[in-house]
Amino acid sequence: MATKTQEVEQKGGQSRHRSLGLSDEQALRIYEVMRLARAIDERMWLINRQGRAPFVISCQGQEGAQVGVAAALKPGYDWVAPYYRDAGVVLWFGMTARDQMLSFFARREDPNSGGRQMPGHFGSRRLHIITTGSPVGAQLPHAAGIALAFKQRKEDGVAAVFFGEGSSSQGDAHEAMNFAGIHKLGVIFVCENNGYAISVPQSQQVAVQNLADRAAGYGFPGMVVDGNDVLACYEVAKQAVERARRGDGPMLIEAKTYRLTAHSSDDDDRRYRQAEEVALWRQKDPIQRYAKYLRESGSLTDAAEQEITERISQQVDEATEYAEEAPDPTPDDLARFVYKQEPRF
Ligand SMILES: Cc1ncc(C[n+]2csc(CCOP(=O)(O)OP(=O)(O)O)c2C)c(N)n1
Ligand SMILES: [Mg+2]
Repeated sequence: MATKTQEVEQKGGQSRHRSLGLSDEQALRIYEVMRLARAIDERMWLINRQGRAPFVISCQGQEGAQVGVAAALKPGYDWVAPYYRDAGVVLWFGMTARDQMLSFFARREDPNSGGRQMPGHFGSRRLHIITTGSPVGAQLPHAAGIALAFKQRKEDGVAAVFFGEGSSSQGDAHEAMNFAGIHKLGVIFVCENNGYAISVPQSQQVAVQNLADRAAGYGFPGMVVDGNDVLACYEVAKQAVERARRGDGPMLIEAKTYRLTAHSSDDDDRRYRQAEEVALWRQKDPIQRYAKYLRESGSLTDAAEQEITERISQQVDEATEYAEEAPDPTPDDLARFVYKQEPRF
């Protein structure tokens, strides 16, 4: 039996992205950002394994859900509340490979926190990326608050918040969805369901099969989408964004996906996942899958692919060299970002 995505792929045929309102150029841009996110992450693992940086937490496998949803938003106008895997989201919103590497090496120039936070704690007021905290799920009420501000200002901006299925069992998730449902706030709740919260499988986090079912309890729609199909993610996010801008309230999108790496560089996933399971999901890699579609639709030529590859490796090389050489924070930086007016010690 064909899955929903396969049916859509067949039905939409060669120009699925065009039928979603995406030009060839936009479709390729989505591809390039997905690849850039992956390439930065792969470089980080190499550096970490060489002992040059202490910690990696990866986006790998989830780039389709991240970039697909982000592409339906307006960077610089809408706001995002990402979680630590969301390199694809923040790159779409304007962060650069250099920014990511500065954060990875914990340098003073790191735009997220000046090298004070762990990697993956994204944040940029300029880029409308709300700063990420370490307790999982805390970003959901933040997003509801942003959407409330948009509503009070009578603006049609949208707040999109991203989180894992494990984080969805935090009280914060319930409070944010309940509040957003009651006040019909323009929030898009994006659950990147990768089946595990570190070593804990989904079955030990939620008693339902689809996280999206929870939305009914808060009075708004929930949609399940194939998170490894970037265009399907874009399509559902576009609907959610339109709905939110109209003032019709939130939507919960559950993007079913998988993380291709261990939880982090400090985790050994062989202790709780079968190699066969990982191998199966590798075959569903969202980047490979989208590349195949783009090639078949005639939007991605060999020459274009090569140009993208060169651009990406140049950016990743430059970012790595720059960040590795960049200065560390100093003791004088201790109170940066903590107080509006920095105290003198
Ligand atoms: C409140 C809280 N509890 C526990 C942790 C430790 N922790 C960090 S990431 C994580 C797993 C979260 O899983 P999920 O939300 O599914 O996201 P994933 O890592 O799978 O993408 C946990 C338990 C934390 N950071 N905050
Ligand atoms: Mg998870």
